[in-house]
Amino acid sequence: ARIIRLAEYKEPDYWIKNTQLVIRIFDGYTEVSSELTMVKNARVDGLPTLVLDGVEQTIKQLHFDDTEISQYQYSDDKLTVQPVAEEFIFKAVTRIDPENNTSLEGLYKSGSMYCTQCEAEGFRKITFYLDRPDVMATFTTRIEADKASFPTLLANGNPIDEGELENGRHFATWQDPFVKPAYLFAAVAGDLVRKDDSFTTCSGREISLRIFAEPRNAHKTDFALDSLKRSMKWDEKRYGREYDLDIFMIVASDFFNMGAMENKGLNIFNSAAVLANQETSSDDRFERIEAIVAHEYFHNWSGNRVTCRDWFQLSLKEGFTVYRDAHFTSDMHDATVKRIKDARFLKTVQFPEDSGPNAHPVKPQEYQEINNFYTVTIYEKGAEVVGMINTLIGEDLFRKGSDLYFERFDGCAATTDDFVACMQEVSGYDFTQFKRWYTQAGTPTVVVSQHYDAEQQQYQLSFSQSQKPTPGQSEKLPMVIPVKMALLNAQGDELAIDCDADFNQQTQVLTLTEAQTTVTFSGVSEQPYASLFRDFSAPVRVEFELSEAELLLLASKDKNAYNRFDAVQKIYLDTLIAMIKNGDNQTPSLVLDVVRASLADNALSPAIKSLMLALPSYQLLVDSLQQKVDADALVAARQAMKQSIANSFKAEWAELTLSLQSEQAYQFNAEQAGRRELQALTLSYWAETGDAAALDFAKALYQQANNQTDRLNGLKAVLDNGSDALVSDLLDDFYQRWHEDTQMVETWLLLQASAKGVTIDTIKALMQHEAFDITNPNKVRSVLAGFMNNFTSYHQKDFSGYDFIAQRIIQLDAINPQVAARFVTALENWKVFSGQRAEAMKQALQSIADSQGRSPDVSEKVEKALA
Ligand code: HT7
Ligand code: ZN
Repeated sequence: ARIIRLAEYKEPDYWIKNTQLVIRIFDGYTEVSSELTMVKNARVDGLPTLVLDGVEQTIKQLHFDDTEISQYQYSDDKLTVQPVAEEFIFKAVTRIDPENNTSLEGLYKSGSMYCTQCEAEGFRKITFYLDRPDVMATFTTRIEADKASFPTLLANGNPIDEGELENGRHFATWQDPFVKPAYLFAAVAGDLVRKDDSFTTCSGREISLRIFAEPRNAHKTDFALDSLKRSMKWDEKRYGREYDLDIFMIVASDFFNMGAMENKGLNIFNSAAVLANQETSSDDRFERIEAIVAHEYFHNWSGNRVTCRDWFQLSLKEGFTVYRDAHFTSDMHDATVKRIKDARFLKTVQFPEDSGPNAHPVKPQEYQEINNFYTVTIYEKGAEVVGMINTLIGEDLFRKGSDLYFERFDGCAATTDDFVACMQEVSGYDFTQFKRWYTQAGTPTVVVSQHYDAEQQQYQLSFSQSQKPTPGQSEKLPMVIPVKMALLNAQGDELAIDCDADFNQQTQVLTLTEAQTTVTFSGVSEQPYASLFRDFSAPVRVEFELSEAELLLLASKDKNAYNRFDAVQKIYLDTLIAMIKNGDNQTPSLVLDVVRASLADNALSPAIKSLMLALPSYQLLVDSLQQKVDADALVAARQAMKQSIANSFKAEWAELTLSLQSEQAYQFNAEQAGRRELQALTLSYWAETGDAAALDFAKALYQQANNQTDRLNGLKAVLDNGSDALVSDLLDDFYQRWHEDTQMVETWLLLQASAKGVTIDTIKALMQHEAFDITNPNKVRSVLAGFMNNFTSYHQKDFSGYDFIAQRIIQLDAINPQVAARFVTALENWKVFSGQRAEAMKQALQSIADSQGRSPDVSEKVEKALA
């Protein structure tokens, strides 16, 4: 397989200054005419051959200026031609086949509309191009199509012309004055309804905002429009970023490989990531939509105005933009809840990636298929790295650094080094060692030990950091690790800190740079309680042996709400791990004490309470075990603990569930969402006790709900604990009522695939259902990702889940390699499991490796997993 290496980066031989496109859509084929104004790269000698990217192009005509090109070579997705001058217009007329493009990259048909997806390398499926992010051009795009079927014709930039053509056809022309790489190109043709709004920018410019959706979804666009306006305002206030074009558009598409795409001025969204209303969208869906709308909008600066030089720099735009959207969500809602959820996600999904066969640095050194690198490491760990820069230099200097970065690289393609250099320039902080966070894969482990000397009134903390080897990187060097911390007394009050280390009094951050660091704190008059890594100040694993008394104090009195949550979770986790190791599934009193204390604490918000009372997921447990996992023992231990917590507080669960019922009119906000989240949790414990009243309550919640959150909370409790008859009654009812709503059908599929005890036969039946469509990634994800995340069913005792998934990956690979490759993740960490289970997972991977006609996407992931 071809390996692309960062070390081999070289500027292109030619630049493209301007791109003129005409896309003529006909039934059965599309013709694309392009005119690329090109100039030789002044740093290159001679007149090199021009090598353009192009996939599945049927060539009709090629010209240099007005001269037809008769000599060319088109093979292996490259077109090679010989220019005769340093400046020229390369012209191509080609045909493509969007109707049969199931990869959903390039131009494809999504239901009745045509749309594009060009990141990372989809533009080459539209026309011949230098399809790399450092080649930036202005674009003019004309789209022609049948007017009755496709009244809406959109592309990037501002509309400059439109008109009628012969045979009932029409055209629209759009011009984008900002230079951009091809991955930000977009075009849409469809029969869409439009919802309009406007936004006045900080300098007083009025921007026209438009959301386009298919007519049946017209009632679901308001929330995204409001989210967009909030995002625009926030980016002005927090980052000084004003929107630039006169118009900003969002289009909802039912067939989409990911969440959304930040094409300049014309974001295209997965319908599930933009369409919402209270009847069909739950609180977490509203939160996700708001965050994705913000994320794509923020890319207008972090990604579009300043783009990436090459794909190794992907985290430059993605890590920074995730960091920005997380901050936005914190500002809009509850900062602690957001931090808890983000840290929990990182530990559950990114830590396993970092310790598995696909571990890669935030700035990878090489790849085979770039689509495989849209990972939690690039996105979420990348965001943590940006967050640590903020922690180290402080918010004000961080903002100065970001202003400098946007100003200096506006209209350019930049690198992560450029970004860090701006931060260094404004702060004077030396980031040389810190940059290992970009180049070293894997999660550091920090082992902490403590010693108190009452006589000297001295307290010592010793930190020792280490990192396991990752594929291709055996040597690991010490990292810069910011430890936000406090020392607490027995009342949970914070002590003044006087120590001999690099401790910033203002930010309360201790910075570790060595493999071993011992910090001595003076004037400590009683044995303190150390609250370390507050707010998850670094993406590291922490090993710190604490006594029960210490854990209980942190779990009940730490003023840092994130750390309080973390201490509670540590108690559950450590106990579960001990139960698994000892084969003893009795829940110790410590756990019940913590649950009792959290339940009784009226100062805790419902949202935080629900996070504290939820047991760690199976996935998090697998990662935390750090030894070969006996999945059956793990399931038994967690189920026993859940049962024991449920039964020990049966009356409390019932009472709380009832008291959390509210007559308030539904609104999506942090306060109401927290209440509903806590009710879902208390109801699930109550239902777990087998109390018939709990199921009656759940059924009524489902039936009487006027919003999707309550409806799903009721239904999930029934699905997990109700009789087969009740379950099928409610599922039938759901489908009957909502089968015409795509998002509801996706939810209906997901609910069943994630339900307790689901069997492969049920999954197969779902895949045969009229609502299922294997060419639609959302439907596939609902059923297959739903099943793979359903730990007890996927890892069932007879191991049949693995082969089933392997066969589905092979089936899907022929349709949509990008989506198929993502499912390999569910098999790749086979080495963490013990005995025959690991063998069965490996065999499933091997059967994919042995299959015919695999895509490069799936091959790369499977080969790495088997290496
Ligand atoms: N920048 C985008 C990443 C992306 C993508 C989106 C949709 C379909 C395929 C895609 N490939 C890569 C989305 C984002 O991070 O904002
Ligand atoms: Zn992004």
